[in-house]
Order: sequence, then structure tokens, then C-alpha cells
Amino acid sequence: MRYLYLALAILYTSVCYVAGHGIVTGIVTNGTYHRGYDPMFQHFVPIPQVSGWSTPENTDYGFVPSSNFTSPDIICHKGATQGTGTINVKAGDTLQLQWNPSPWTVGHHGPVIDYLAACNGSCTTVDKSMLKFAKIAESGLVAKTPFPGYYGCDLLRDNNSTWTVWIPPTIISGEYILRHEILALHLAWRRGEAQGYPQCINLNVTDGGVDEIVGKSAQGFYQVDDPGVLIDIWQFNGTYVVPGPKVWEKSVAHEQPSVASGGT
Ligand SMILES: *[C@@H]1O[C@H](CO)[C@@H](O)[C@H](O)[C@H]1NC(C)=O
Ligand SMILES: *[C@@H]1O[C@H](CO)[C@@H](O)[C@H](O)[C@H]1NC(C)=O
Ligand SMILES: *[C@@H]1O[C@H](CO)[C@@H](O)[C@H](O)[C@H]1NC(C)=O
Ligand SMILES: *[C@@H]1O[C@H](CO)[C@@H](O)[C@H](O)[C@H]1NC(C)=O
Ligand SMILES: *[C@@H]1O[C@H](CO)[C@@H](O)[C@H](O)[C@H]1NC(C)=O
Ligand SMILES: *[C@@H]1O[C@H](CO)[C@@H](O)[C@H](O)[C@H]1NC(C)=O
Ligand SMILES: *[C@@H]1O[C@H](CO)[C@@H](O)[C@H](O)[C@H]1NC(C)=O
Ligand SMILES: [Cu+2]
Repeated sequence: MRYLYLALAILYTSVCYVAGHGIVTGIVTNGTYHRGYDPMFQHFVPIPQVSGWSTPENTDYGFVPSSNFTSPDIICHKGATQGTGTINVKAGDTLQLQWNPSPWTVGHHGPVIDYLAACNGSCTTVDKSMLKFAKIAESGLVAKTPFPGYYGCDLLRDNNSTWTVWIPPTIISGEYILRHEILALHLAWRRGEAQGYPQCINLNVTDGGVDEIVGKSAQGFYQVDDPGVLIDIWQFNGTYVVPGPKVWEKSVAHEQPSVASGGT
């Protein structure tokens, strides 16, 4: 049985290479649409100014492999440089992030995780190696069925390939980077082949409170052998632990669907 599913996983993987895996191409805040970054922009004159971080190397809409999860690529994707624009939001606002191509690739399963880091100034010039991210939400294994388990990114796919993020209502006003990420685990039984799809977006938060984000470098989030990274989801029958730090207590993470047990 396992080999049938493996064959399917590999088939889906090859389909995925043709169709592309995914990026966030749109962000909706307060009813306003903002365009995300697209690697195609490198061919445009002028290059559009967007809040999404620039990743011109990511022409296949691909991923950072878990063999590279401690490299600078994991911060905001392959060779990322600062977004040139900023989205204004109020503390406590929600954002809807739109992934494309839609639907999110069938056969990709894994958690959806959101982080926030303060830029202590402008995010358009920030040194990404200085960013300290706090996890503000995570959605791991939502249900045991259908096989091989229903994960955050399956929920995302079934929700028009969109994801809602809540800005913590009490954070200090200022500029922040939202780091939104899917981890795809369909090949994660091979060491180093879990797939990270991080997407960074510049935000300017107003009407905030007094809570300061204390976080850590994204290069310290995940190790290649973490139980939530090196995992055979096609055989797994335990409690899925979303990798990375614990969710920051001032975030609105209780709004995120997640059930921490199950498997086949
Ligand atoms: C790993 O990350 C480095 C940058 O830190 C990059 O040059 C290299 O191409 C990456 N390798 C893979 C397999 O993605
Ligand atoms: C969101 O929309 C409401 C109603 O139009 C407005 O009062 C509020 O200022 C808007 N928020 C932002 C961040 O623009
Ligand atoms: C912002 O300040 C915090 C606290 O001093 C620090 O840990 C973090 O590295 C700073 N971030 C940047 C991007 O400079
Ligand atoms: C689904 O997402 C697309 C963007 O990818 C958007 O244009 C469309 O309005 C969304 N549909 C619904 C029903 O929300
Ligand atoms: C699904 O999409 C709707 C509409 O954008 C949104 O209100 C809801 O929060 C979304 N669910 C998740 C899990 O993101
Ligand atoms: C952020 O918002 C504040 C308050 O509205 C404004 O003064 C500032 O210029 C904004 N910064 C950016 C980069 O848009
Ligand atoms: C999964 O684990 C439960 C106990 O936690 C056990 O009852 C069940 O038989 C296991 N299923 C498989 C397919 O191994
Ligand atoms: Cu893919």
C-alpha cells in the first residue's frame, strides 16, 4: 500500500514541477487588494513596487529544501531581498493571503505557519540576518482523515488557496515583516527533502499597544532532523508537532484551526 502512495507522491511531485508549486501573489487587507511579489517582475519595466520580498531566483515558484533550513534562504526564500513597498494595517487587523497557482498543489501536505519580526525602522532597508521572528500562528494536522491526514495547507487549498492572518492587537506600532510559510511534507521521509515555502511581506502597523515582539532568527527555527521536518506522513500515526518556536502568547492563534493528534 505504501508504495502506491509513494508512487502517487512522486507523480504529484513531477506534476508540481510543471505546474509550479506556489507563491503569495495577493494580499487583501480591510477590503483592499495589494499585489504580492512575483519572480516574473524581473522582466517588467519598471519592476512593480510591492510589499512582498523580492526572490527573482525563485522562477519555478519552488521551495527551500530542509537540507538548507539553517541557511539565509529560509528567512524569506531563495536569495530574498527587501520588499520595496509597505502595506498599512492596524494592530488587530486581518490579512488574507492568496496563493497561486490556485489550487495549492494537490499532493502537498503540511503545516501553515506565520511569524512576525520588528524591523526597528524601515523594512525596505532592513538587514534580514538581524530579524527576530515570533511565531504568531500555526496550523498543523487538522484532522486524521482523509489519508495521509488533513494539514493546514490542505485547509488552505480548500479555502480558495487563501489564508487569514491576525495581526496581534497589542503589538507596538511600527514596521514589521510578516513571514508566512507552508511546509510541504510529501517527500519529508527523505532526509533533507521537506519543502519550505516562506513568503515575507512588509507591514506598517498603526494603532498598536505596548507589547514588544521577542523572537529568534529564522535560521534557528528548524533542524533537518526535527520530528516535524523529517517525517514519513504516509506511515505516520502519532501526534504531529509543528516545528519551530512556540506560538507567542500575545497573538490571536486560538483562531487558527489545528488538532495536534492523528495520522493514519
Ligand atoms: C542553500 O542556500 C544557499 C544560500 O545560503 C544557496 O546558495 C544554495 O543554492 C542553497 N542550496 C539549495 C539546494 O537550495
Ligand atoms: C479599514 O476600514 C475602515 C472602514 O472603512 C476604516 O475606518 C479604517 O481606518 C481602515 N483601516 C486601515 C488600516 O486603513
Ligand atoms: C530589533 O530590536 C531587537 C531588540 O533589540 C533585536 O533583537 C533585533 O535584532 C532588532 N532587529 C533588527 C532588524 O535590527
Ligand atoms: C479566490 O481567490 C482569488 C485570488 O487567487 C480571488 O480573486 C477570488 O475572488 C477568490 N474567490 C473567493 C470566492 O473568495
Ligand atoms: C477562509 O477564507 C475566508 C474568506 O477569505 C476567511 O474568512 C477564513 O478565515 C479563511 N480560513 C482560513 C483558515 O484561513
Ligand atoms: C507608517 O504609518 C505611519 C502612521 O500613519 C506613517 O507616519 C508612516 O509614514 C508609515 N510608514 C510607511 C513606510 O508607510
Ligand atoms: C495508530 O495508533 C493507535 C494508538 O495510538 C492504534 O490504535 C492504531 O491501531 C494505529 N493505527 C495504525 C494504522 O497503525
Ligand atoms: Cu511543490
